[in-house]
Amino acid sequence: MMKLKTLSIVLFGILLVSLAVEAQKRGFNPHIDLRKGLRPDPELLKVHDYTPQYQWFTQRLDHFNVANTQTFQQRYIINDQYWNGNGPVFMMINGEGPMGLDTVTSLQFVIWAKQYNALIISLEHRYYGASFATTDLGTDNLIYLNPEQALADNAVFRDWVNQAYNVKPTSKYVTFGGSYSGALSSWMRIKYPNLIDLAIASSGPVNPVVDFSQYLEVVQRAILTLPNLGNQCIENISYATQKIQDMLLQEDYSTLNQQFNLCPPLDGNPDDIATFMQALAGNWMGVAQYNNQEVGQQSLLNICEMMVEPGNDPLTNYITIWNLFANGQCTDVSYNTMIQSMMNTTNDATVIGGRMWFYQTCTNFGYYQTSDGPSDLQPFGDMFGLPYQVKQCADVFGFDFEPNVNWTITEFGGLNPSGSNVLYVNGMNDPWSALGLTEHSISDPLLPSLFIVGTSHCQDMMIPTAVTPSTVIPAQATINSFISKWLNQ
Ligand SMILES: *[C@@H]1O[C@H](CO)[C@@H](O)[C@H](O)[C@H]1NC(C)=O
Ligand SMILES: *[C@@H]1O[C@H](CO)[C@@H](O)[C@H](O)[C@H]1NC(C)=O
Ligand SMILES: CC(=O)N[C@H]1CO[C@H](CO)[C@@H](O)[C@@H]1O
Repeated sequence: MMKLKTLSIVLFGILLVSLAVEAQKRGFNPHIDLRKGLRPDPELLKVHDYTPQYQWFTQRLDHFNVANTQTFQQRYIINDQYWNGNGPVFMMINGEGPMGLDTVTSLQFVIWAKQYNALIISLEHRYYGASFATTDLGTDNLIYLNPEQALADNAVFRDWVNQAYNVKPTSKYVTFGGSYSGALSSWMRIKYPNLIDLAIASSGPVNPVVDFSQYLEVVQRAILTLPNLGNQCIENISYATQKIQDMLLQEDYSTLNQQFNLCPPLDGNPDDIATFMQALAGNWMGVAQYNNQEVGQQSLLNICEMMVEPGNDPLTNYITIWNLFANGQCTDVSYNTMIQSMMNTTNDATVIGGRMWFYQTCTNFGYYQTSDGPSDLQPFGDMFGLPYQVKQCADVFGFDFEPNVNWTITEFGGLNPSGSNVLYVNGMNDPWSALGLTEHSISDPLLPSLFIVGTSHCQDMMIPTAVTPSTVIPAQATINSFISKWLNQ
């Protein structure tokens, strides 16, 4: 039997998934391959014996229709090993994937929880992981999947914890999150200032756009920061892309099928071609998004060194890199395979993103990482434009509308939110930072932002490793100083 590598439909921004899920998904698609496992810090775990475990909360299916009394079971985790009864409550907001047990033991904020004697609580996002909200994922059942309902879940859960743990009125609630859940963290404070006192929002794309062509532009900018290498690397990617696009225009599929080991082979279907071109960019997108996070992972530096390997045609180098990521497997770039997997309505606790996240992009967020940017600002060609992306919403869900990002911005304020005590943190080399709030300076007294040089997606949330850029540790100290200041207000 031929080994098959399949593609995920979009490169979304999640990271906080359990190691078990990681292992299952490994070798499957480069985006998920590169997502980082979390490291338990032995010092933290030493405090006293604590084994994180999943528990279940009965949640209303629809917070906004009192006549709907349906409920579902939602998973949560509580880490009370540092809690002294008087400290603050640190709430991890989860996003579009299974909530790992390590979200309450292995992130940077856990170190701060110990410092402040905080109670750590973490609620899985409805519809993801094992928090199945409906019996299946039929399109009619997905209407309860939106950020408003997710925030309300966290609000109700927060009130329950407040009673169950007898939290003192003087204890403050702090939310944390990264990527989509980073946006949710900021929106939690903005929508529920009565419940949440301060929020740290890491890499939150709070300004959704349908055509997110800037994503690839940030990938290029991140590559261009590589000293003595960036320019050549971009030139060589551009050159290889152009050669591939020329072969496609000449309908020379057999060479490409063989060079890129495609199964089934390309036969001229334009949607398959767009999927192929997006997958070529996908390897680079995944590396850029998680660059320099984990020891032993591919970095932009590594793959750019391969890309400028002298003596070879740039296309040869590009193929070598593709085959490195394909890991000896052939790759299925058929549009139909991708759409069929999105049409599967069975609940599955191991899915990261999947049909659920795709629904959220088609309704609320867009975030389509298109090739519509100018060719001097990104080197990945122009063959996966917006029509190809929006068509997928029609083919999977039968939608004849575009994602209503305008409502999402109206609801939460986009780049002009109104509120206080939210710290927006972004990494300059993180493609998602293009949709983040980075304009305010850290001196903004109400809604400061911190834009970290040289870092990738959600990197400030991770406990630093040997390959973490040196800018992360001082940035984390700044974040902690805001927590300290706002807790003492
Ligand atoms: C649909 O998804 C479920 C859960 O992942 C899986 O068991 C099943 O085989 C899938 N069905 C098809 C037709 O692929
Ligand atoms: C969203 O807002 C923009 C700018 O105001 C407008 O051009 C666009 O038509 C709106 N889109 C939708 C789907 O309403
Ligand atoms: C076509 C192209 O830009 N090729 C460049 C690839 O990178 C090498 C550096 O190793 C340059 O010498 C080539 O000009």
